[in-house]
Amino acid sequence: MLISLPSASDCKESDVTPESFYFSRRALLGGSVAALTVSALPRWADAADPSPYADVEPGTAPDWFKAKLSDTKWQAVTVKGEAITPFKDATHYNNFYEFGTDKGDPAKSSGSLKTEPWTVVIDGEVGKPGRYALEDFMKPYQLEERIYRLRCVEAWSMVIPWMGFPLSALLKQVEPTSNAKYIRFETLQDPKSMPGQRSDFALIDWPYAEGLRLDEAMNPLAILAVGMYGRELPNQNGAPLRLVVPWKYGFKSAKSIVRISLMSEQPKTTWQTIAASEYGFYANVNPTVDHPRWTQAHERRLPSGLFSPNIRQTEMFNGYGEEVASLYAGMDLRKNY
Ligand SMILES: Nc1nc2c(c(=O)[nH]1)N[C@H]1C(S)=C(S)[C@@H](COP(=O)(O)O)O[C@H]1N2
Ligand SMILES: [Mo]
Repeated sequence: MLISLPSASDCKESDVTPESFYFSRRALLGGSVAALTVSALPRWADAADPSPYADVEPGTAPDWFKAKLSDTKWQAVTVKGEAITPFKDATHYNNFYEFGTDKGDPAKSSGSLKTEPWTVVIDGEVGKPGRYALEDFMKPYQLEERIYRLRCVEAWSMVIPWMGFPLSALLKQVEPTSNAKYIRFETLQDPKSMPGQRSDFALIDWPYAEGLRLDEAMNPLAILAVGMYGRELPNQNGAPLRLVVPWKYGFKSAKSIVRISLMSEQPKTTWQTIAASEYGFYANVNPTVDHPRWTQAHERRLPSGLFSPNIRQTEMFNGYGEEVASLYAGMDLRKNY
């Protein structure tokens, strides 16, 4: 089976292959992994008026979440002049391979995910390791609303109002040792509730894992999110706890986190393990470094249709350069993609 790969400069938006390319390709190849060489929001925290966003499906928030609502810092960070993606799109066009590889699969299948009770483990190079029930884990933190662009490596994007707290606040609590240089995030592994983990041709070596350098994790833009659109996270968006790192491609933002580990060495991450030549550890949004199979110069902003594709230029660091460029001073971002 020959698959011809156009050079990045020939790529049109319509050529972009989703990350699920690997799944279908592996099926074609009869399961041989070795053959994969290709490389203005009012203050609304009023329970009577639960959300300022249109058409938000109400959830069933746990009590600890409801208790934090009235003390939430709304619009702590916003995106000027770009519309917030409708709730419907943000919750029905998802990547969450634990529930299947089609964009609609997570919304359809993630009802089986049980998010209460939920336990988070903190371990590795920390002075204060621990194992917490989520409501205890969340106790020290005030929620902030962070309206961020989300840019997927597949060249589509959204603007999502997350609710969470800075990852740096967690790091202060757990006291990384002097050996801690990286942080690793691990998603739940539970084939009973996650059909994608049962499928025969799942190429991912579960659980899904991601990581950051410690100084990246300390950047004030990096958050752990527990909500979006004024409510708790829907399952398909990574309930009950996920990472959001807005200057990096979406795959860095691991969902449904059960374990956070401080490490002395750079952790192996899921997409890097699948195809290191295409998905790097850094994965900073960069319009000047193309994916081997498509351009990263522009993106499709959802909602996007045949007659209004809504294409826009991709910005360096997804528009967050002022805040994060200094993290990469002196680094060759072509090599460290
Ligand atoms: N555990 C896990 N986390 C994940 C993924 C996944 O498949 N599994 N997909 C990633 C990708 S590729 C993207 S673009 C974002 C999508 O987040 P959203 O569905 O909330 O928009 O989640 C990321 N986090
Ligand atoms: Mo993605």
